Amino acid sequence: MIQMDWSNGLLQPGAEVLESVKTLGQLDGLFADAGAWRGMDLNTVVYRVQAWCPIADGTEGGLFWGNTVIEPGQVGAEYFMTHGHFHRQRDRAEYYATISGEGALILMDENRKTWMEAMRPGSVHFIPPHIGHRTANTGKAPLHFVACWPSDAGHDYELIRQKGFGARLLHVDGAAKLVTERA
Ligand code: M6P
Ligand code: ZN
Repeated sequence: MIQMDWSNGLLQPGAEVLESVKTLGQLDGLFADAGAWRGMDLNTVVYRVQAWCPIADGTEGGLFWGNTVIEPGQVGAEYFMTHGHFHRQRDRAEYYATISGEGALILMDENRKTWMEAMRPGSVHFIPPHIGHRTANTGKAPLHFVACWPSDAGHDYELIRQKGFGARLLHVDGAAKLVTERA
C-alpha cells in the first residue's frame, strides 16, 4: 500500500515509487519550433512523473500506477507536453484520469491517424491497445492526472522520437487546435 493525495495525485515517495523530471533541455527535438526552444531556459521543468511499480517491470498480469504533472507553457505556439509513447507490447491498454487543470490527450493509431480528447477535472480516458499517447497542458495551471497500465506494457519511444505524432497541438487564435502535419 502507498498513500496518494487525491487533491493533486502526488504519491508518497518510497522504495517502489520511481520519480522522473523532464526539462526542456531533455526534450530536444520534441517541439516543432526549434528556434523558440533554443531561446528558452533549458532547465525549465516541463513535466514530472511518479510511477508506483510494486512488481518488476515486464511482469505479466500486474499493474502500475502513475502520476504526471505537466507545467503550463508553450514552445512557440505548441503547448508543453509529454514525450509520448506506444507500448512496447502494442496490445496493452491504459487509463488516464484528470485531477486538475486543463489539457488534451493526443492519440495516434499505427497509420498515424491522430485525434484528441479534452482533459478536465474528473475526465477519465481509456487508451485502447495499439494506440500511441501523449498529453499536453492547454491551461494556465499545472495539469495533474493519474494513470494505470499493465506492468508488461513497456514504453516504446523510438517511433515518436523519429516521426512525432500525425498532428501537433498548437495555440491558434486563442484556442487549442490540433494541426495536422504536412505530408
Ligand atoms: C503517464 C503514463 C506513464 C508515462 C507518463 C509520461 O503517467 O503513461 O507510463 O511515463 O505518462 O509519458 P511519457 O513516458 O510518454 O513521457
Ligand atoms: Zn502508456
